[in-house]
Order: sequence, then C-alpha cells, then structure tokens
Amino acid sequence: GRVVHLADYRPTDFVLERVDLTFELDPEDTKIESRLIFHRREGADPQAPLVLDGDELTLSGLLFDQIEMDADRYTATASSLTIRDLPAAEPFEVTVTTIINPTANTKLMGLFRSNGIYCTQCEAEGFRRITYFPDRPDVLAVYTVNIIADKEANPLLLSNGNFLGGAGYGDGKHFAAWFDPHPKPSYLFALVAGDLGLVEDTFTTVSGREVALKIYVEHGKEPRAAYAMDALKRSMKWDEEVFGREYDLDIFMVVAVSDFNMGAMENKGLNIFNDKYVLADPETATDQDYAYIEAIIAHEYFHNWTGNRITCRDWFQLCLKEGLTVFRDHEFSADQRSRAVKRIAEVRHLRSEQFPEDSGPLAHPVRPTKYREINNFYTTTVYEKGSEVTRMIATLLGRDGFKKGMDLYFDRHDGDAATVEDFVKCFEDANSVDLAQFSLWYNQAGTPQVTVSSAYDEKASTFTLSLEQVVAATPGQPTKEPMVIPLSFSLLSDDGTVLTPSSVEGGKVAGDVLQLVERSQTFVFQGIASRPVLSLNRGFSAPITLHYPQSKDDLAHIARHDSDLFSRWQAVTDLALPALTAAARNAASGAAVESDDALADVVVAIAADESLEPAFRAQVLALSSEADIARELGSNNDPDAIHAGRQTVLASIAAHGEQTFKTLFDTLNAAGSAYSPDAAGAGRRALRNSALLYLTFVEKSPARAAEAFAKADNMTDLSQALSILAHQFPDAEETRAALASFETRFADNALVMDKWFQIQATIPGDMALDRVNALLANPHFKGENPNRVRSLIGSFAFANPTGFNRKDGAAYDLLASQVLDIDGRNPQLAARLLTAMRSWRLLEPMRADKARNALMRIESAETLSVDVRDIIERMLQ
Ligand code: HT7
Ligand code: ZN
Repeated sequence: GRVVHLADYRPTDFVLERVDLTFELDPEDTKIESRLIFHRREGADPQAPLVLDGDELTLSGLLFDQIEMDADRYTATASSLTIRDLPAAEPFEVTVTTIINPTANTKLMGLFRSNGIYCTQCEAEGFRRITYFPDRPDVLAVYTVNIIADKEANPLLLSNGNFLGGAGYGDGKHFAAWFDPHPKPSYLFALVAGDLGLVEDTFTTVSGREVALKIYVEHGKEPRAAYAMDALKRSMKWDEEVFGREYDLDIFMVVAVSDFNMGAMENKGLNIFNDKYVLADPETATDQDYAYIEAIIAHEYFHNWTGNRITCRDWFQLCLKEGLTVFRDHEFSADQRSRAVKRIAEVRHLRSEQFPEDSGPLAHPVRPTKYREINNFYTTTVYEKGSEVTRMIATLLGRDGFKKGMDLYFDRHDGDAATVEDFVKCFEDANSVDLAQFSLWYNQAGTPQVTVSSAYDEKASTFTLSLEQVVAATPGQPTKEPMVIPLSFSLLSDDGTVLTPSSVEGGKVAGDVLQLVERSQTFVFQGIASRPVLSLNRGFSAPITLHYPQSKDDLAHIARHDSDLFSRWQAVTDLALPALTAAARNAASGAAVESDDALADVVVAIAADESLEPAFRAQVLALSSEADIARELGSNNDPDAIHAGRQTVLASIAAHGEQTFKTLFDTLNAAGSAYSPDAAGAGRRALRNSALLYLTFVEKSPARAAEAFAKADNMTDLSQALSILAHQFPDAEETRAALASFETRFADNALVMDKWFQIQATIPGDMALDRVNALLANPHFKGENPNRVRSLIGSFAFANPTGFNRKDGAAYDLLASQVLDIDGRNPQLAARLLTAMRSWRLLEPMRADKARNALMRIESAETLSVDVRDIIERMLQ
C-alpha cells in the first residue's frame, strides 16, 4: 500500500453524471453491469485517461457508447481499469461488467453474505470491490439500481432512494428498481436482498410529509426492533427541533445483519446495522445495549445531513462528518437522558480510549495528513476527539453563535463534498471571528497538558491563576504550537456560592469561560472578597489533562458544592486517584495498604445521597478503572499490583459503607415493577448492582450474587450478577452453575452468547489465558463472526489488564496468532484487534520485551494485509 497525502489532492479529470447499475444476484456468481456517463472536466488535460478503481476484480465486459471497446484502448488489472482516447468535451458512456463471489467475501467489504442475506458495505473503499469506479467521496452522482434475483430466496430487494417498481419473471426470478434522486458518493451506495421480517411505522416531518419507516430483521425477531424504531422517530424529531434538519426521501430503511465490521452504516435511505445495535428486549439486552441502540440509530440518521447531504471531499476530512455527527448524537443522548451522567460517560470513554491513542505510537491529528490504509483511521481520535473539537466551537461561540455557523454550513454546502476549512469558515463568517489558531485542534495531535497554580491575595482581593500548556511530540510532529483552550471555571466561596470577579486581566474571558491561548498565561481576578476554591475545566470544556494540585479539602468542597455535576464527579475522582495509585504502589512493594477513611466517607455519602440521581451515584461508585490508574502511574507499571491495590480500596469503601450498600440493594430491588429501559430505571439498576458488588467485598461470599442471578428478571441484572460471580469468585461452584445455566438458556441467541464470552474473557488473573483458549475451542465460538471475535479476543486484549498482561507474555502470543489468523479473512478486524497493544511501551521492561517479541512475530509474517502492516509498523517504529 502506498501512502496517500492530503497535499496531493486533485479533482478528477472526468465528471460522472449518472450511474445505472444492474445486479444479477447469485451466491457465487453475481453479475454487475454498470453504465456510467462521464464528461471531461472543463480545463482538464484533454489527453488524460479515465482511471477507475478496482479491488480484487476481474473485468468481464467493457462497452464504449454501447459498443464493445477496442482492446488497445484500455488496460484492466485487479485494482484498476484505465481507458484512453476519450472525447475532449462531449459526454460518453462506459458500460463495465464484472462478476464477483459474495459468498467468498470474508472481508465484509463490498457485496457479501451474512446469514444468507446479501448486503453491502462500501465505506470507505468497498464499492471498488463490486465494480470498477471512480471510488472517491468527491465524485457525486445520481444512481438507478436494478436488482434481479431468485424470488423465493430473496423476496426482498432493496437499494437507496425511492422504489421505482418491480416485476416477476417466468424463471422464478424477479426484479426491483430503485432511484435515488440525491447525488451521492459511491461509499453511500447500498444493496440488500434476502428474506427478512419487517417492522413498519411512519413519521410526519415538520413540513407535513409522511415518511415510511421500515426496519428489517431476521424473521421472528421483529418484536426486538421496537426500541430501535422508537429511537429513530425521536432522532428524526430532535434533528428537526434542534438542528432544523428535515428528512428528504419518502422512505427510510434500516436493515440488521449479524456479520458486520463496525456498528452501522449510514447509506442513503438504507442504513445497514450490526444487529447488536438494533435488537433489544428486556430479557436479552442490557441498559447499556439500549443506550447504544439509541445513540447509534441517532448517529446514522443524523449522517443524512452531516455526511450525506454534505459529504467529505476526501478521506482526510473524515472528522467533518464523523466528529460532527458524534457531537450531534452526544447532544441527542444528553437531551434524552441525564446530561451530566452522559457527559461523565463520554469523558470516561475519551480518557480510556482516545487519550492512550493520542499519547502512543498511533497518535494522529483529528484531520490526518497522510495514510496508508484509510480503514485504520476510523479512530477514536477522528470520532470522539473530533466531537470534542466541535463541542469547543460551541463553547467558544455560545449556543446562538454555534447555531448561526451550523445554519450557514447547511446553507452554503448542501450538495457539496466539503473540507474542514469550509466548515470552520462558516463559524468564522457567521460570527465575525478568527478561528485560525483554534484550527490547530484539527492539525496537531496529542493531548494538551495544562499545569495550573493559583494564589489568593486577601489584602488586594485578587485571585491569580497561572496556566501553562504543553503538547508532547507525536509521530511526525516533534514540536507544537500553543492551542486555544476554552476552560469553563467557577470560583466557589466558603459556603459554596459563586464569586463573581469585578474584572479579569491577563486574557480573554467570556462569561464563565476563559481562553488559554499562550504557552503560559496569568489571569488576575479582581474583587474576590474571600479565598475561592477554583473549579476548572467544568463539564470537561476542553479535552486536556489538567495538572492542578488542589487540597483534599478543596476537592471535597467542589464535590459538595459545584452546580456542575460533572465537576463534582471529577472532584471525587481526583480525590480517589491518589488513594488508588498509592494502593497500587503498596501492592507492588508488598507494603500494607492503609485505608483512606476520608475518601470512603465522601464516596459513601454520595452513594447515600437521595438528592442525587442514582445513575450519578453509580458513576461515583464505579471508581477509576485499572486502565485509568495505569495511565495516572505512567510507564513501567505492574497490572497485577494495580488490580490488587484497587481491590483493597473497594474493600475498604465496602467495609465503611456496608449499611448504606445493604439499604441501597434492598430498597432498589426492582423485582415486581415492570422493566423499562429509560434512563431513570437504568440508573436505579446501576446503583443497585454497584451496591451488590460492594456487598460481596464485605461478605466475601458468592451467595448474594448467586441469589441475584437466580432472581433477575432482566438482562441488566442477570449479566451484572454473572459478572460479579465470575470476576470475584471465578472458582466458586455458584459461578460454574450460573455460567452453565446462562449458556443453556441463551445458546440460541448470538448477541447474548457474546456476553457470556465477554464476561469470561475478562475474569482477572493468570488463568484467563487458559480460559480464553478453552473458549476458542467452544462450539459456540465462531471465528468468522466479528461480534463473537470481539467479545472473546477483543475483550481479553482490551479489557482484561491482568489476564492479558501475564508476566510470561503468553497472552501477547495468543493475540499475535489470532491477528495473523484473522488477517487471512478479515484484515479490518485483525488490524483493530492489534491496536489493543498500542501502549505496549508503557509496560514494565520484562513485559514490554515479551510484547515486542509478539509484535515482531506479526511483522515478520510472510503475508500481511495492508491494514495490519500499517498498524504493526507504526506500533514498532
Ligand atoms: N460511517 C461508518 C463508518 C465505517 C464503517 C461501518 C461499517 C463497516 C465498515 C465501515 N467502515 C467505515 C459508520 C459511522 O461512523 O457511522
Ligand atoms: Zn458516523
């Protein structure tokens, strides 16, 4: 794979006017005839040939203006079709015929089969696996699609846009024609054919048009699509109300398939989903599953405007649609649920996934400038950090300023393939501001480290705040410029009221947001009558790491008084982290771990505080994860010590709050009341299950969790009880029995069996490897199903720090073998699993050495996909 550079972007020499596709579907021999009408772009080189992309294709026919093309006018390889001697100005027609084998397509890119269903995945470069085509996002065209297939096996024939008509043929075949009036890039093309069940509804848009909503799932699973349908209608309404965006076709379809490389795909009018993000009922889906379904249904729907109507000029601009659309789905979920709890979950996710990426060998800017394999850039940096950058624009410009910019963007660029510069310019023009320095957020990789010190001068009534920002070097970017960092702040008085300065010197402050724009900058707040406690980066206004040594008292004060619930959670986290890191250090050195009563007091008090929503209290009780603690400790850390230390802190909080946890567990016992997946119910279940976990630390017995498992009437409680049993009492008879009963009960439900694999893959300790090896040989394990692979191998590598980081390095070898094996059939999946080892250099030297050996074994393999080669080389650089 060659390297593609942003700086090399050029428009195409030919403009594509129309696309007419005819698919004759067959499991192994699908024939695609593609009629393309082009004309040479004005000003383009009159000699330039037309070069179409292909991937593993063979050409089986080529016509020029309906007549067979002379062999000396074209060259076809598996990866390109070059046609010469084309007209200088007049439009011409090229008809390309290819024959492909959907059944053999294990990469799940292009046209493939999942459980007997024909389906497509064309983003980013999958369309070229179907036919030779100018497969790049700045080529927009109107498509007509004809599908011909065996009628009995494929009663359903779907593609983008509106249904034109269909008919039966005498030979048992039938056909359907679809027309999508909206010009689109090839990555948004979709086709589905097969036999599926249907759930139908309608949505009336703000201007009174009725849209048919259809969700297709496997027969018998229709009742499990009800929540997705509800989420879809709420998404459509929300986008009208909040962003002023109305849907633009007469029909919107969602198809759920079981083999899918990612979560879902926003194909115009025909979204295709991993069924994990469509199917739910209380018996089989957890509260977390419901929340994901709501978020992903919304995300793909929102792409209709941010991605489809306005698409990306090239793949470097991926954050233009992904970062923005994640921001939109975050805001949607915040409006549907608890905003503060949603924000806490977002920040937890950003810190645990994006921060490590940003500080490791795979670090790249939100808008990269080069890539070898674009599939490897669907990253948490492009998605989640991209969303945070959008959020900062909203914070800097305020609600109205942000809306003005978005409205201008929709107006100015509807129908375009746009760039990040186009997007930023809309906010500049709509608000008469200069965002040049702010744009560094798109171009500079790395998480800014902001170090803060403060002083209060009682005589002068001034509060002085000194800030310094540093962005560490990242691959290809040795030095960095200072960024614009919007920091929401609050000055809290002794009694918790907010102190408002009479004036502020030293930099720009708008309302409760100050802007750090220099490398170091000092702000002086005047008219502060008493020593304030500063709450900084409230709501996580900037995606940075803050280093501000605050006293325990000050943190406890913020935890009690800040009006921003996120900041209260952050203060508790800042109180707990030193205790957790100290416990890890003590565990490593064999010293006794002292219990921190002050911390336990705060945590238990919050757990018991009925004025706070249960979901928030559960977030506080969850404490920092082992990965969070590892990050805080930096390099050279020992996962076993981190785990052991954290367990002792949990145990001491449990002992301290035993009565509180008993009360919570008993009073929140929801048995009897009907399950509802709403945020309030989910919060109560989360708090109750946290209480259950703490109680097992006190009781040191699996009995209570086993009873909870036996009595659970929904998957949230059932899977939580099973996790507690498996993770705290892996060898107990109760655990063995619960795992066996779960397996028997849900053997026929793939999505639930994924949980069974995941829970076992994340049991801490050295025995995890043997367990994972045994599970790989389990008849339920299906190596060709990405969800199953992620639930076993992905969970083990990403979410079992002690088990995966065994001292002898044997788990690294297992991952290496699995990556090599999976790479042979599904490179995208293999490359993603491999990123689990991206932070290998932070391990203590013995483990790091073993990790390097495993990685080098992958690197030296004879055949590697471009996907895996790209990741492995960057990781070892
Ligand atoms: N835009 C989509 C990203 C995507 C994808 C989805 C499924 C399989 C392969 C894929 N490659 C890229 C999903 C989204 O962000 O909405
Ligand atoms: Zn997306």
